[in-house]
Amino acid sequence: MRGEKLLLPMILMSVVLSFIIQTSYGQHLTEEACTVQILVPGLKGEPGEKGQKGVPGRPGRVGPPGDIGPPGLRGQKGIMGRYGKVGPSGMKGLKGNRGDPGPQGPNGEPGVPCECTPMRKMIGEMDILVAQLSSELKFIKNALPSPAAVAGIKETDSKVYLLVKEEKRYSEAEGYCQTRGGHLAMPKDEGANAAIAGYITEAGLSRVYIGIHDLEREGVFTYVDRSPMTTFSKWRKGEPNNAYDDEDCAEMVASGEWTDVACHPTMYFVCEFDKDTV
Ligand SMILES: [Ca+2]
Ligand SMILES: [Ca+2]
Repeated sequence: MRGEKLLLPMILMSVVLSFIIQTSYGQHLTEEACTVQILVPGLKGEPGEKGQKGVPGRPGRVGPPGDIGPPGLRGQKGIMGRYGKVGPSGMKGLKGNRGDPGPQGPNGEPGVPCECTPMRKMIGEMDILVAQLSSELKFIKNALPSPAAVAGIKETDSKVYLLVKEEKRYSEAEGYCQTRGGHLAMPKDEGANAAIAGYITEAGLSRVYIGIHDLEREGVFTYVDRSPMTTFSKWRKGEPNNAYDDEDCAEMVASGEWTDVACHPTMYFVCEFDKDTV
């Protein structure tokens, strides 16, 4: 464009110059030059050399949006996202059914051989002790009618004595003791006699029935379990005297001495129990 605008003035200039050059060879050059006012275009000149390439033009206007292209292929599946936050606990479900029983486990390792004989002996002794304790407990429960009725229990190496503070006749007293697995007290040596005597003294009593009588044969005293009196006896001086011909039973006084007395009066009494059987 710029080149085209410059082309016309350049043509006019060349026409004027060529006219001046042609007329300078004539005789009336000066006169004619001053008087001729009309300019006649000259011949078209030779085309000029090609100009240099111009600078790039300014960017054109933004064109209208194009049509929507065809749909592309679906992309690949993305990787799994991070886990979300833990939600609140749900309600407790119903109890499930009982499962099937599991398979039987393997057999255990064989045991270590032991000295079984001493063990068996020890176990046997423990069984005996347990049985004794059980029977003693049973005896205590049965023998104690009420805490106020007895003054506790006295025992020696082989016997357990029970002072019963219930007034009974001789036969009733023996029945009481037998019901509990014993007899009226039958002192057969000094130690047993002293134990019973101490029992009476501690209880603050003066006399109790003991298991001695001559009910079967007058004058021949035996123990209530019919065992004979052998070497030991503790008769008070002047006893037994079978007073009023009516004394076939025996009592012990606090000193430990014996007296033959009637069998029908009621008084407290002492039972004895073998430790082997209670
Ligand atoms: Ca008598
Ligand atoms: Ca007497």
